[in-house]
Amino acid sequence: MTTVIKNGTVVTADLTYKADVSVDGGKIAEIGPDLKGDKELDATGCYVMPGGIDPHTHLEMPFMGTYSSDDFESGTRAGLAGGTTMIVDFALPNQGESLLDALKRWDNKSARANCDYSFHMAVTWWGEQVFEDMKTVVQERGINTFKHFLAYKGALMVNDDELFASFSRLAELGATPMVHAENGDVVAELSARLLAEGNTGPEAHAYSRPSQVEGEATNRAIMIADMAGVPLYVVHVSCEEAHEAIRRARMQGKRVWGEPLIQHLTLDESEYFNKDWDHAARRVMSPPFRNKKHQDSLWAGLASGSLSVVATDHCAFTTEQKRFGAGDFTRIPNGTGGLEDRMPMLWTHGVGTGRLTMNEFVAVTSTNIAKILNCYPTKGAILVGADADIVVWDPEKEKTIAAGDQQSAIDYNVFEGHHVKGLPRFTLTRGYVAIHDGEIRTREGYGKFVAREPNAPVNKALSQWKALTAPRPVIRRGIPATGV
Ligand code: DUC
Ligand code: ZN
Ligand code: ZN
Ligand code: ZN
Repeated sequence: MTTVIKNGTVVTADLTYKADVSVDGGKIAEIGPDLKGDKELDATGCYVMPGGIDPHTHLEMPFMGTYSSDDFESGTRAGLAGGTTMIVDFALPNQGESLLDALKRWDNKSARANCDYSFHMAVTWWGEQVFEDMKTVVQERGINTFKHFLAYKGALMVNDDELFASFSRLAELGATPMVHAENGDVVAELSARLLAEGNTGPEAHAYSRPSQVEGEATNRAIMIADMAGVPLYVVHVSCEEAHEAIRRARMQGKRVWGEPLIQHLTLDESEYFNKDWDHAARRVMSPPFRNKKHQDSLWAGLASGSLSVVATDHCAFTTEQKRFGAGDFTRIPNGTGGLEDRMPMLWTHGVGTGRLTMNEFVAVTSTNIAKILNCYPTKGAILVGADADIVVWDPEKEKTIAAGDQQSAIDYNVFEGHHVKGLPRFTLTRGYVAIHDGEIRTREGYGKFVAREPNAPVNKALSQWKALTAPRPVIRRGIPATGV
């Protein structure tokens, strides 16, 4: 069975040209003029692009005393509706838990995915077991990216000695560390002070995480990665200070990548001053939304190439879950949705305004991350032999974003009321047409795990499971028995 996408314009990270694209057995079979097939999809007036890859999601994640509300079924359905054909979720071990046991839980959850997916492994604690497990995770499970939290003190945060030990081990294995870069000690101190002064509302969340905490932690992680001899991927870059550190590192020849989120690019800190508590709390995420100066910096980074990838950090909580934090902003579950809206919002506010070219749009939504993750050109490409993860993009299709129309399982949308122009006409996941002219035809469980090879090891000498200094007692407070 051959499906041909007819009369469209192929747009990749580096080329724009008229061609038909035929798909067979889940792969791209042919690209050229006047192709014939058993079935045709009309792409007249549309751009035929690599499906989006969102490398930053938290589906059904245990967090802050609850679970994020989109699971692998609703989350990937939302992604496909918006043109995203692959996600990468973070497998999160509990304190003291083996990485492999955590992966088993993620294997179970992800069995319901509607599109292909991969995992990053989170390093939430450090010890000999983690050191040993890392090798199995990289060499047998096909996971080459490991996330470290420099925030969430008392729960997910790792200290600098642990960070250096982990980065050194990853250097040896040819894996890439990622960081959530906020100074968790400072955030904890500022949060306690704000609460003591009676600042309990969602706006205090933003005050507790100023851009300096992100700039400091980003710089620190870059320097530690440099000393360990590893590249570094910085997730959810939200401010100029963090961007500046990344820009400088890249100019010095360091392999450092920065990932802004669609939320930080398009929503600002004024959301936290909305008089409606629910409105503000629904937008509480870490890092928080920033002002226009920071937004302009992020857009400039995407255009100039100092920032590489646009993601969502999709971590959706219902209004009811957000209300856990009524009276104490530190208990508002951190996270916002975005999987369905990332591509249309970035197209509208990027390509639609001239801030990004179409090719840059493809690069930052798909191709760049496929290369960083080591799954290019199976993913992120319109090439013969690549997986047929394709979005047929209609630049004239418009809608106003509304929670009532979304695929996500939550009861609101942080982009509510935003008008977007540029939406998928068809979304193909490994050849299967999951979104057909607005109709949702997703298949639960269709998605497959994407294994990713490590890169060549870069540094062996510094690897060790112990921290360089004598082990200190690690204070872990307030951690539920399961989850974090
Ligand atoms: N930030 C969030 O807002 N939610 C999930 C985890 C994170 O780092
Ligand atoms: Zn994070
Ligand atoms: Zn995250
Ligand atoms: Zn808008």
